[in-house]
Amino acid sequence: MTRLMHQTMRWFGPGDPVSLADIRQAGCAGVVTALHHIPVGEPWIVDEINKRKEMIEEAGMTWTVIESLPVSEDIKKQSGHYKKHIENYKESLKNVAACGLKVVTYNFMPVLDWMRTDISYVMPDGSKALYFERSAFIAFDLFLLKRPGAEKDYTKEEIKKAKLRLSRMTDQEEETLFRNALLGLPGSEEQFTEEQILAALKTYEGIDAIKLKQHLFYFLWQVVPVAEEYGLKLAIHPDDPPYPVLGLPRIVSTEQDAADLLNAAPSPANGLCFCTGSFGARPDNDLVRMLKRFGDHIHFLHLRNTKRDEEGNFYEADHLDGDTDMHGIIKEIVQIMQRRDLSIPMRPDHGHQMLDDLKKKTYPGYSAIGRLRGLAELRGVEYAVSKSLSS
Ligand code: DNO
Repeated sequence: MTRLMHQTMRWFGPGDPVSLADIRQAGCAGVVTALHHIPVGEPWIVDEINKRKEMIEEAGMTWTVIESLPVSEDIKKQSGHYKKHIENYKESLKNVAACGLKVVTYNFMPVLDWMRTDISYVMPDGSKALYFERSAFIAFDLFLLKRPGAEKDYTKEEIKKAKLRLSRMTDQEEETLFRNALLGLPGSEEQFTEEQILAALKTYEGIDAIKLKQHLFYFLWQVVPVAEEYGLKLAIHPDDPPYPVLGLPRIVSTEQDAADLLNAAPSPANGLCFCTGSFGARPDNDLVRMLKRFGDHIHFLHLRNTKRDEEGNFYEADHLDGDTDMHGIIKEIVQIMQRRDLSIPMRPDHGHQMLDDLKKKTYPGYSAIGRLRGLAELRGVEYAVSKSLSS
């Protein structure tokens, strides 16, 4: 039997301006969501999980992947209530499995999740994309946030460029940059203040990449056996962007990082959310090679493309455009699925704000039409690839 990817879209819950009906009409069989209202660290209870599940099933789809069951800052730092939070995490795993869910996404990025400097970067055709501009980011770090010690993370040349970049910004642009840089809290409109972020960064003093990896492995030793026992698949999301930011270590950025975390707790339950946009923002990540190497541990796919330049900037390109060879990636995925004899859940990650999207306020990267365009194109490539491989 030919296996095709299980097509899904992310839904941020009842408050999401993109409805379940919109997602179904995009051709999705599944939905990816989370109980964003439950505070990080608290357990997810069966009633709440079932309520959300029923909502999705009434709309004619399945709740295919949890994104995310968040890992608390205490767990990442092994401070405060981390032992309790790990017990709660296990409890949540048991409960989601009891409700019939199968795949759980999470990440181990300290303090912030994804990070961009511009969430309305205008493309030549008038659609809007997410953009990471290195000079603007450095200007934010050094001159707006004024992070103590930040200068030692950059070269003289970079600091000079950032100064120049700042001198050309209006007050309004500075404010927007500040807001964008601290937006990385998916499913929440909440935003860090300057004091909060500086205080949060300070709590990571003394935690370098080696230590953070130890904390991740400890977490895996605790939760992977539970996930395995209940037939769940854990899928860690890579760092976005895939390198240290604001002096914080990032430890799921490269092929070696992925190998390390899979080797630390060998189990079919320990796996990856293979995000081509995050891993793809680094030129030294060979995504097709990584797929070949980690194929058996890929439990969820985020398909997205980025266009990089030599300065370290990147924008989110159309799904079939950019530096990532999406055709090569899908070809590899189709072969993995035939070999494993299963369908891997996939979502088109992000999309441009385009057409009617431009008149609406949606979560950055998550407008309906831009994602629909991405999904339709990816679906077409997969269809063609799987036909030609089976003929
Ligand atoms: C961004 C997303 C991430 C992802 C988390 C998973 O658009 O892909 O925010 O959901 O990192 O824990």
